[in-house]
Amino acid sequence: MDRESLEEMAKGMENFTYSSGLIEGVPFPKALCDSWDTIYNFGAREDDVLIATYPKAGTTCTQEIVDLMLQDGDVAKAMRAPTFVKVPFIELVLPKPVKTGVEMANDLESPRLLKTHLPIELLPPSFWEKNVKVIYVARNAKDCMVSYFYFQKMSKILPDPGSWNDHFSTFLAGEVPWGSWFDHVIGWWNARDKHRILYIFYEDMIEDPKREMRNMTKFLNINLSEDVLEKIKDHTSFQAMKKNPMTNSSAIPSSLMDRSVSQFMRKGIVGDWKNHFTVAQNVAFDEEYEKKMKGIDLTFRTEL
Ligand code: PPS
Repeated sequence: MDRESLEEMAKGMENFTYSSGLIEGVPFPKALCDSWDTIYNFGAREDDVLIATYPKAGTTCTQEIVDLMLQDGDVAKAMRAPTFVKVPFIELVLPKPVKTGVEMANDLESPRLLKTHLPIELLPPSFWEKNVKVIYVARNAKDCMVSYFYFQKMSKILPDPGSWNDHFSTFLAGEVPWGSWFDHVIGWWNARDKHRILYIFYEDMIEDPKREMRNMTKFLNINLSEDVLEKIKDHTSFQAMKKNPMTNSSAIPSSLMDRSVSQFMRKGIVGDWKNHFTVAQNVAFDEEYEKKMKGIDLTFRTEL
């Protein structure tokens, strides 16, 4: 995906209006639904590594961390292309002439690092057939909800979330693109012992990035010295990624992502939900959370 094709596409988007479709009851952009057969039949390779997340859970920093691990911590190599180019988002479908995520992934040499937001039941089966290693990153729902609100507001290819109150209800009902946060985190959690899945938490990465990086290197069977891990930690800190043109989305035309509305690298903290949830919303959220997570041995931290 090069800047020229993004700009050409952006020009043709003046009259773009978002429309939604459903795959197995999960809402997605209509363009994705129209290409679903191709996406579902994606051909994974044995040495692929997949980063799977619910939207806004810390995908981009994990993409950058794992890419650097695969490059032995070589920052110059990590700067070879914007994150969304070097780590294709497999279900991405944008208007032409931008390549689809499947096309971008097919163009890459192995070993490939890939990204998905798909709920586990919709993951292309070739990932399981090839026994691909998956790093799943989960983030607490309250902060995901806030982050998604600002992202939908700045992104021209996602629906306008309306007011914060509108978004609160839509998110809680699982009616945002890519569906219910609850179904997503639970589905992947329940599968973690059946496949090669490392399930990690955004909050843990914020608390102690090197501890989580060590977990990742162990899972990926990569040996990196403490010095290299330190370098990766520095390069993937929120402040460093916010400044880095390869990671901060500045390569995407502002007509597609309006950075005057919100930054892609917005706050990068745990607990920003406290600045958005009313007391009543917090009570309503906690009640729903209790119901949906009942009997699931999965816990999230909403503050550190
Ligand atoms: S996406 O569009 O779904 O791929 O977005 P994703 O990358 O998953 O999530 C974006 C949120 O992650 C924050 N972010 C970071 N936090 C900590 N450290 C680093 N390096 C980092 N990079 C991105 C980003 O700011 C978004 O969270 P919010 O809460 O909106 O700030």
